[in-house]
Amino acid sequence: MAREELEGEWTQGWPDRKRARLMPSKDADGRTIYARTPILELEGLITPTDAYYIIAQLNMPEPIHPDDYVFSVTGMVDRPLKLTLKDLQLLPSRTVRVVTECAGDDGEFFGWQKNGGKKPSRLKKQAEAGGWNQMVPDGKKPEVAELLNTIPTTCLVSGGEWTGVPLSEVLKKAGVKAGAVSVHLVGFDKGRPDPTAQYLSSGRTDIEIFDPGIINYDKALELEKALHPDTILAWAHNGEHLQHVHGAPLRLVVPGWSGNWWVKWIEEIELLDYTPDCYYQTHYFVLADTPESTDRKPCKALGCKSIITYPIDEDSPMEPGAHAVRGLAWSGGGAITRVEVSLDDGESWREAYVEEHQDKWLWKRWSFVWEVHKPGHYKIMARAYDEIGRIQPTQPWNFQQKHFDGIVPVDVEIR
Ligand SMILES: Nc1nc2c(c(=O)[nH]1)N[C@H]1C(S)=C(S)[C@@H](COP(=O)(O)O)O[C@H]1N2
Ligand SMILES: [Mo]
Repeated sequence: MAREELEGEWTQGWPDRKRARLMPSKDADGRTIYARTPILELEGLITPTDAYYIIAQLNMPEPIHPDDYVFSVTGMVDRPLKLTLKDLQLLPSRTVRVVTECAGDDGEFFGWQKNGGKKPSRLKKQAEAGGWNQMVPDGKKPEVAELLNTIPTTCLVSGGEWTGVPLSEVLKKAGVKAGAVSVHLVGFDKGRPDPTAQYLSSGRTDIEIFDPGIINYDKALELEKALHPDTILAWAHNGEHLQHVHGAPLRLVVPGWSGNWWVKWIEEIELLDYTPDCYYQTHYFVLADTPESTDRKPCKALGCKSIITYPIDEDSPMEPGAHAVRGLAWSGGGAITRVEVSLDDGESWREAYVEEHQDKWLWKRWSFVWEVHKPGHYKIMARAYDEIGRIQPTQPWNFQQKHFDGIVPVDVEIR
């Protein structure tokens, strides 16, 4: 193994190991609008905020000073409200530790699972300084094929701690009228969806992409999930005030459901007696066989999933001896109960050691001590079980390649 670099200042006491860094993509003004978490390089359960993945589907909005911030609660309520952060902080607060996973995380594996060919890499890194910029309107914008070739997998997932107030407390204060079925959350970011994102996620450029024009980012959360005590309006992240890129002054946290439900930069919360046609709900984050399918379901709860973070294919060849095979497991249905490992291409499965903790929405770290002495090729796999009885994988193929939770073997050679 290569000797790791140290960095830092002697004034802090001693130089540290080099820290894992975000892999950013920038807009025309040089602002980060997408960033990928270097998940393989992290330890523990909580992803440091400066390594937490970032997605702005439209544009990065102008910041609002937290002291000037007001959001409204409207629609089918007894008492329409205008609330500041200070008003919100008068209500009972709650802190939840949760995995955020973008619906598109690991999507690259769907095509490989379906059609075979070269397995996408978990390691692949986009070019360092400069990188590729998905949103540059005039400069060199990479081709879709080029983008697909540079994007590493498993980088749109992070684990974090969020502090705020349950959405249900705000709804209680406003008084929800009978007949309301959805909570329409509107962000103050505006823009026109870039069709490249759809070409990327569907892996096809021959499809017609619906153009909604200029829109605000919005979602319509069904009332039942909105009333779940762990669904919160958060102003803090990982022990600090929420950062602008993550949705400050206020964002939604929807434990178990894919990241696109976690509306950032909240401007309005509107109670409705129908489900409105939100672009990122009915057109983009959908599960369907083909782009032509009329039966499209919105992406909601994440599946039951584990990934192997060590070793990866690129660690091959490895020395004989003892290796700690390790990884992470999480589920959109609640706590992970077991993880099993196979070292023989899925012939037999053995129980992995799973670290216990009490945060049902947060991932668990797992490991398996692999004693290997025979040289040769090995296919290592892991599969997770969750508390609602699901076994990985749970998500079938879908053309937008969302919610991937398939079992991806690691191929290594023991010398
Ligand atoms: N207002 C707004 N909220 C948003 C988005 C957005 O573009 N605008 N992106 C969504 C998507 S697709 C994801 S995966 C998460 C990412 O949250 P993060 O950037 O804090 O990691 O935010 C969601 N909330
Ligand atoms: Mo996402």
